[in-house]
Amino acid sequence: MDDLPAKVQELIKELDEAAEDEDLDKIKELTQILLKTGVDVETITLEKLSLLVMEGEEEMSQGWTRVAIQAGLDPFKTLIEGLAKGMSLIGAKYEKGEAFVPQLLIASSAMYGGMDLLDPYLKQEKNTASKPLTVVIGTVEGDVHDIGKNIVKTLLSANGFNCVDLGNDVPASRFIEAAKENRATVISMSTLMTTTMAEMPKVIHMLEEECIRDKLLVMVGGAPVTTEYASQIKADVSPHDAVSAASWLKASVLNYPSESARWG
Ligand code: B12
Repeated sequence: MDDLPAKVQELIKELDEAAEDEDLDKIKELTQILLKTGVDVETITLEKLSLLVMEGEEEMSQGWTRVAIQAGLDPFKTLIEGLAKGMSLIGAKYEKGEAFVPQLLIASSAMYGGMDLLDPYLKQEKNTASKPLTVVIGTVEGDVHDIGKNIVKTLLSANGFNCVDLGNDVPASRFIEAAKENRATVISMSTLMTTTMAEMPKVIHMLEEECIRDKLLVMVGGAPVTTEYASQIKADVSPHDAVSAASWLKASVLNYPSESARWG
């Protein structure tokens, strides 16, 4: 950002101040001025958002999310390439020993702060079925990491799926109960730890034992989960991120038997 014209840098500084003061009118006015300068507002805003999440600046990240909304940026791109990217940046620092747990937590608050504002802009797209199909979603037992799971949920909800969110640290039996109760079309499991990956095949075995494996799709994901692992445990798929999860699911349900054909 250092190579931007002085006038633009000044505007960015003013937007930082307006964001910190939560001055919505000022944010609106300054965003319009920024757009008129002809600079690449999308790149500036996404970069700002990822840095602000990384630094755990919640008010600022909300303020710049408002800039993104005002500037008409794609809300999905704002979520993934702005807010969520900030979590990856702080995650990389944590892995190098340059950041610690409290910083991870304030970064996640900054990400959620922005994500809440984006929520209404993540448009509902209709499925082929008139009634929304249900996804039972959760992080497996023993694992409390839920940021990625929540992003997957946001994108699936935005694409018209009804998500039953079981939260984190979810016992295998709870996935089964919820799938039956809700006549689910998909179970979506997340884990970020190698130590808890074995919970995923446990759920699949239980589905087989209950003779309901063929009634639904099983999607698994999270950093340590590979496509090879997914096929080894007989899951249907492991898309590598939330965006591909949503597109895979939308395509897969097109020719999938209806809920009543599967659940009676
Ligand atoms: C943030 C974080 C935390 C936060 C979690 C906050 C929260 N509410 O989630 C806190 C501080 C609580 C935490 C705790 C711990 N953590 Co931690 N944590 C991380 C960190 C830095 C970032 C994770 C994250 O949120 N990334 C950002 C999101 C957006 O990315 P994501 O989760 O990968 O999700 C994307 C994809 O994976 C995918 N995805 C995710 N789920 C799914 C599901 C489906 C179906 C699909 C299709 C896709 C998908 O889509 C998402 C977006 O596109 C990672 C390191 C890292 N670089 O990943 C360590 C990491 C996961 N943690 C780790 C560990 C060890 C722990 C602790 C045990 C630490 C401790 N000693 O106490 C505890 C866990 C306690 C427990 N029982 O669970 C290890 C795991 C090591 C391993 N391989 O097993 C990691 C890898 C760090 C490390 N290198 O040591 N952690």
